[in-house]
Amino acid sequence: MSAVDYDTLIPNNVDLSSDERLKRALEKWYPNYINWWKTVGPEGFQDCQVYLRTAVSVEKDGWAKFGFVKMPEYRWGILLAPKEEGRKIAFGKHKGEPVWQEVPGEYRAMLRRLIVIQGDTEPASVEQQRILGATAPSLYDMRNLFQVNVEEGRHLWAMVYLLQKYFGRSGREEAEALLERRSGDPDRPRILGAFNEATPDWLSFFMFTTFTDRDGKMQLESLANSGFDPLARTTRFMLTEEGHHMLVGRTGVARVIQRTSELMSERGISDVNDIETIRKHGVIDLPTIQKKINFHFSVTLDLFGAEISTNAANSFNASIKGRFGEPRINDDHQLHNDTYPVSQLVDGEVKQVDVPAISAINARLLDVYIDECANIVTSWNRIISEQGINFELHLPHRAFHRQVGEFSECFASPSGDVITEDEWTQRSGEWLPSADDGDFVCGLMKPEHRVGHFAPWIAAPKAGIDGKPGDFEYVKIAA
Ligand code: BYC
Ligand code: FE
Ligand code: FE
Repeated sequence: MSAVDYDTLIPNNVDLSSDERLKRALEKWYPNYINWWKTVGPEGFQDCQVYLRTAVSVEKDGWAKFGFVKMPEYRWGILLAPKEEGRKIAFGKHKGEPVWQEVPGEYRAMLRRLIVIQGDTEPASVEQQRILGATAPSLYDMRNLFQVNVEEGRHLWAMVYLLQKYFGRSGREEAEALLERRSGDPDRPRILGAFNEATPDWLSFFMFTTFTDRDGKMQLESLANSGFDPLARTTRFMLTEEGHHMLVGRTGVARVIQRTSELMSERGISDVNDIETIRKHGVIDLPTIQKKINFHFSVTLDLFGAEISTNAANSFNASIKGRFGEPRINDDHQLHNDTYPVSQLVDGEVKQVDVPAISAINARLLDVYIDECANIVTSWNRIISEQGINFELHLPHRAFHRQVGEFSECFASPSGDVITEDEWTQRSGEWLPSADDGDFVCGLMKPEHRVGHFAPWIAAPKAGIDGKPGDFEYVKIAA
């Protein structure tokens, strides 16, 4: 990467070509990144032309440029939302002060930790999804997978930019370490729990992009008003890409549900629990879809950290990490005297308890998240009822299957009843995907490479990408 035109190779609005120190750091990091991408990024298809969008600027309507590109040649860029002149800090101790363009010394460690955790999730998800190309249910879906993957790669770049630009040597070391940890590796795992789970099949991928990418949205929204302006601007632009990831997830699950519901209705199968018959027709039964929801939702709830958290209180107070929609909240944005109701286990029952709001920052974000997820499940249920099938999917209760926070010490059913460990051991197979369920779903995952065709377990999408017709060749496999 020496003597290159940086501004062409790396779309950016950080004046990269005249920032010698950053250029040197990136030059050192880049070969390791490409090596990471080629060894643990998408397996296969690296030489295929894929119809991808590339972020080339931050203009509201013009940042996405679509075209055929081989993934290793994707132009990962460094793009920050435009600077708002005169922006003031919106919350915490420093509320009303001008935002910071440099890292305040006292918050260096706190900021670096948050950026490293955010950065770690991005490559982790690419690693988790690396085998899925081989079983893509269509070229359209394969393209969407790779789009999500390259953009998560760009999100890694975004955090690496902050580390290299603002955190000196320790930042450069952290940037390297982001390429060294591996999802699911017991010796050097990714930092957060959900990012070490497997994504073995496409239903899992759609659940992950529905539920886990949505934690990404929640966390990025919380950082989007950070007093540290470069972090706020970086995360704001990342959010514009995140929408597509969640759309791929929500519509992906919807298409699976649609296919199953249509088949049941065509064949006159009214018993949703007649799993054997339904599976014989090569579609995924609704109870298995429910189990996948239970798994991905509960594992993602853990990503919010403990509901009551000193870390979160400290980063709020330091004006580093705010709440969802912080500027729109109608309070003092400092939380001196406010309380917030948090679900807790009291004498073996789930109750709401008022606690100091500053300690309940994670709990509040979790509530926003759960509400959004509930709306999505409602939209999925509409597809089932339109086919005249009497069944509803539900989000499991927040106490179900938790490893972090208020409910990590108890066992609870999906409806939120606290149960004994024995009962959990007996019944958890009804609630979480079993090895058999996993084998069945994986068994359905046969690739469909014909243009405009879809695997039999999933319906066609309502619209193509970038207005393309149904028979568009999104990935040129043969070329
Ligand atoms: N697994 O006070 P606590 C995304 C640790 S997703 C393992 O409870 P805090 C994406 C915690 O680190 C968004 N460890 O929580 C999605 C702490 O450890 P230390 C990613 C966990 O700090 C799809 C200790 O427990 N971004 O972008 O208030 C595809 C006590 O912490 C877990 C962020 O998360 C866990 N689940 O909140 C691609 C934003 N939970 O430091 C990408 C940055 C907690 O005491 N991170 N711990 O050793 C944060 O804001 C916070 O670190 C957390 C935790 C919200 C994660
Ligand atoms: Fe991301
Ligand atoms: Fe994402």
